[in-house]
Amino acid sequence: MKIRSSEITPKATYLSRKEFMKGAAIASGSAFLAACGVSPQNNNGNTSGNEIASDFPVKMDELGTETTPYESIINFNNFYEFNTDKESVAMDSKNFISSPWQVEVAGLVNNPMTFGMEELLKFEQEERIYRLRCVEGWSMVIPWNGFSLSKILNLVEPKSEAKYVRFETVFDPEQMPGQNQNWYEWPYIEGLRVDEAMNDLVTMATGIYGEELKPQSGAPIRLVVPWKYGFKSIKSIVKIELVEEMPTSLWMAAAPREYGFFANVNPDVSHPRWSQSSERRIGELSRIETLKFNGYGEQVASLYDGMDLKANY
Ligand SMILES: Nc1nc2c(c(=O)[nH]1)N[C@H]1C(S)=C(S)[C@@H](COP(=O)(O)O)O[C@H]1N2
Ligand SMILES: [Mo]
Repeated sequence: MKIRSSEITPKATYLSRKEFMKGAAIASGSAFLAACGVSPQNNNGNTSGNEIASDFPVKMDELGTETTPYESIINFNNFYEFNTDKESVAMDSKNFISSPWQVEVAGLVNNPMTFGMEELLKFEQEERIYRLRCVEGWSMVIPWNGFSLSKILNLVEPKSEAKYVRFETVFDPEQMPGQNQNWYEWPYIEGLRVDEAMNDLVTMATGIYGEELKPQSGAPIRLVVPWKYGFKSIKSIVKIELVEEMPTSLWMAAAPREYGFFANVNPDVSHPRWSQSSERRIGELSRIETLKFNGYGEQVASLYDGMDLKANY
């Protein structure tokens, strides 16, 4: 059988382009370049070292830091349900079907509710530019679209016995091959104390740069908790439960000596295997200092009055 060249060229072109981009990344000293097919001239005047072409205009967070290019955000991901290699998650998740979708909100509440995605999109979608600091020591600045989790919590009315909020990612091992690996009893679980969850910074995100979330970013809806390490920002949520006991998160179960429940970004508390005092902002050349509470201390430090932040890693 003869294969027409038009059928084989795109993949070959893609691969050589990927190799080329890797070379370019090394040659320019750039820490990371996504394998996207856009020309380097169109970088929207971004001079921060994010010398990657982008179709989206650079924005700024409240500290004056430029947002990470969209193409970098969607090509460097932690989503263990698909792949543990950050640069392969985008490819391996691209066929994930996230519609129709429902989020059940239940447990110790007066009004249990189940929201269809259409209903969740009816909440006013605000743009919120937040820094995301992964526990591994890299970070991004991401313009999310979404709304405060507190809007949902206020509708369901937590009972007074409810002390924690437990979040659950969809369990769908046919679509998520990582869930067939038994180093952990899937699905991914995360949690917050109710007073943390009510903080206005805690966001139910449905988009990035005005685009609906792609599978690799946690489609169709994920949590964003900007003052905590990235693993608290659980993706592709199907269940939110108000509970009395502190939930055991994936990372508490999988590596209890390394990860705790609170996981507030804290440059003074080292991970058992590395320092947390600095981070690499994706797209920048040198490391920058990590800020306590990821720079959101004014909004959240009072949540931890009287708590030993060193002991409650
Ligand atoms: N369900 C689920 N949520 C998850 C993860 C995951 O593997 N599975 N990884 C977490 C980690 S470690 C980080 S740093 C962020 C990464 O989000 P991003 O890929 O959108 O940058 O998602 C978090 N949420
Ligand atoms: Mo992370």
